[in-house]
Amino acid sequence: MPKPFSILRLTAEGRGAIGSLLLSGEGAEEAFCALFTFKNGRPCTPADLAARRNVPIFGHLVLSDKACEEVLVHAVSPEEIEIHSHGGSAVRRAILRKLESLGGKEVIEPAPLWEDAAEGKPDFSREAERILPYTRTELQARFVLTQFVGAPARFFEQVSRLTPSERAGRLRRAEQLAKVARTLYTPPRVLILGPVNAGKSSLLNAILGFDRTLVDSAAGTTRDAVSAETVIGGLPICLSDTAGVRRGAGCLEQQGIERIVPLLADALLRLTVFDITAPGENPPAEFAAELQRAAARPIVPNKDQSELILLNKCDLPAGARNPFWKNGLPETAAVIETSVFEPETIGRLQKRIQQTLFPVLPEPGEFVPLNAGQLEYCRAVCAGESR
Ligand SMILES: Nc1nc2c(ncn2[C@@H]2O[C@H](COP(=O)(O)OP(=O)(O)O)[C@@H](O)[C@H]2O)c(=O)[nH]1
Ligand SMILES: [Mg+2]
Repeated sequence: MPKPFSILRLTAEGRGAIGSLLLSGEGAEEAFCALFTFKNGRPCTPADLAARRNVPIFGHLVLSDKACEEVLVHAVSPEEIEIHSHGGSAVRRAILRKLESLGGKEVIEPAPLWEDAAEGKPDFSREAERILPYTRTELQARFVLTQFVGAPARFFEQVSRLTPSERAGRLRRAEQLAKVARTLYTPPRVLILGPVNAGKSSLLNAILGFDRTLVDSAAGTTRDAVSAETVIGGLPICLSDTAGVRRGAGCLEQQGIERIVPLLADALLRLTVFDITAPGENPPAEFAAELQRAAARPIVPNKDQSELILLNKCDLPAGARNPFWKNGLPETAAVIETSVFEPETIGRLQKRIQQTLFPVLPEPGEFVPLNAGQLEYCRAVCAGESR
């Protein structure tokens, strides 16, 4: 039975000349030694790696009887090995499949670093050092940097002097802040959907056009969803517009809809956009039915997903509004009126997105648990277990 280890892509899939993977965890070294041969064809042992810590090692990964791939390797520790190969997608897939057959599992977050693994005590500064180059906004860089200057020690020292109920409060805040830290590994997806012509694409552009500090847009074919990264409240998010969905003769276009289903499963926030003047007896129910009918499989939204209903084109004359919106929605629905021609409404929308995704933001100097291991440690300490 191979020992488990995680595989993290350090470089994005695509056109890069080099593709880097990080293997981490208990089984990383054993799996790597089973695959790797030195330039002269000699197999590799853990002792070989120990003798070459942090010096580049050149050789081959033997993927099958017929295929091998040239790689440059850094064996950082027995539980952390970086592999740099050619960057093409076929090569990456072949290496990933081979590593998976040896017990590897692809992850989006690296395995936590421990100061004392037996006690489950995280190594806060080494973690911060590792993640710092991946921060993309000033806020992310600031809360990662606090780990170098004693924020974890201060937090745990303060917690030790609190009453149990105060500790529970601190833990709740740490749990909220851990959501902020998740943006280091994957920006939360905000999905824009709704009937055609409601103004979805215009809203995407309007949101990107404000508060833009980092935008990376990638459009696929015209039928694809268009995704763009931007920053809200100092944190990266991924906005996806379901551009290709069109209503044909009474039913939404199949191809576009099929692309929405996996995005719905993944998104943390759904912005459902309606034209406030469009006719209809009950536009949300009509849209939901249309979506469900056209989707080839059941639509299962992410269980942590929130929804915000956008009544767009609120700049149009009041008399043109569909009367349904006056009291047709359930009282609990989160609703906001928007117009791409009224910047203050877009500012309000951004604020709502921020409050929904990140109800709590770190104060300057405040400790933020950077990964699941650190949050687990907070839970144990706040529960009063001696550490
Ligand atoms: N008056 C008004 N028109 C808008 C607004 N947002 C979008 N539109 C117009 O509505 C039409 C459809 O917009 P588009 O963004 O392509 O809609 P989509 O099909 O939902 O992506 C375009 O003519 C836009 O200019 C708005 O806030 N107010
Ligand atoms: Mg559109």
